[in-house]
Amino acid sequence: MSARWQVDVFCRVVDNFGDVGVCWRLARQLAVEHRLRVRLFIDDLASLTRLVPAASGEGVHDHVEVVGWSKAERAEPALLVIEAFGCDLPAAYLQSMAQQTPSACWINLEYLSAESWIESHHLLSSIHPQLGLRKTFYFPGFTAATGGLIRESKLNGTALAQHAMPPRILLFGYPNDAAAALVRAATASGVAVDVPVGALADQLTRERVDFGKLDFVPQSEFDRLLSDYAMVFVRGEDSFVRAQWAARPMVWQIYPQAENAHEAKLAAFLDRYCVGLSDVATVRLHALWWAWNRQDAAAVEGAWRALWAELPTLQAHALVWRSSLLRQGDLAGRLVTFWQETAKI
Ligand code: TRH
Repeated sequence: MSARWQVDVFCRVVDNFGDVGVCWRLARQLAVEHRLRVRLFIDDLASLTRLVPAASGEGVHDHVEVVGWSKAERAEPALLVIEAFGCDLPAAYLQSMAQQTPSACWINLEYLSAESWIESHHLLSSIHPQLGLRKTFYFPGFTAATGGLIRESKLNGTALAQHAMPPRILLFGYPNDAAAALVRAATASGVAVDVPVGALADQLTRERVDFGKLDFVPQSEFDRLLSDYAMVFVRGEDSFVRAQWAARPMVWQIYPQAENAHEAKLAAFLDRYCVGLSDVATVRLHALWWAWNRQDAAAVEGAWRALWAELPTLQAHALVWRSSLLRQGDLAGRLVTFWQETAKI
């Protein structure tokens, strides 16, 4: 075995839990399933500890060596270097990469998008102007021509069974002007609403809305939690993907970007997701997703009632969608294959 580490994953926590959530899953899967020697350099260990309580500091957790960001300055670069979400590798680490033979395979892991342009941008590369290092842009996505989705091998089994769920929804989202109206409409129709602790729960408390408050749970439990709900509201990137693996009817609150740049991403996903869904359910799904994302309190109540009536259709569709995604290779597997082909391992 080479003395060099095989994989270094770099993660800076911008806000919330998506950055660390994605990086941890990928690092762990590369270590546990692909049996690679993996380090995770992270600038916010406390965020990791919230998702993975056992990872309470630097050290080996679930076969991943967790290391504070500052230590990267003196680290010998690995053979595969994954820079998550353009987080900017430390200058000294880059200098070391430039002196290495063989050169590392340097990947920039991009944010997930369903937009079609990512197919033509996936695996394009650029050369560092001073150091001559090649950086390859890796785009996760929903089609065979993209980098795929993070999916552990335990999800590859047979299709999930369909069974009736108690009328309960999980509401995981960002603060939202339509939230109080949504929760009131749901409870008025006999549906219980659970909201994880955080800014949205705080907002609803201030607005004196009744809901069940959920403690923050470890990431592994969060995945299981999704299956307990008849419908899940999710957000960002990682919980959005997990709702799809849990095959639950879902409403996605996309991470808002300046000048509403996120709306094109939302529309692109809706276009893909609604293929094969009935016309009525498609219209209703669009109505609630847009009302929720545009924080349209006036529209959300009617949109909620209309979509809830489609629950059996949405549940069946979620299973079909999940099966179609399962037919494709997963992100870690595609990434390792790319690396092996590039490095001729
Ligand atoms: O937290 P998010 O909004 O994360 C992000 C970041 O904001 C990031 O900057 C942005 O770029 C990205 O979204 C698109 O949402 P996300 O991605 O769903 O991450 C939440 C993580 O928190 C996910 O891994 C699940 C986990 N989680 C738990 O482990 N336990 C819990 O109780 C809850 C509620 C979530």
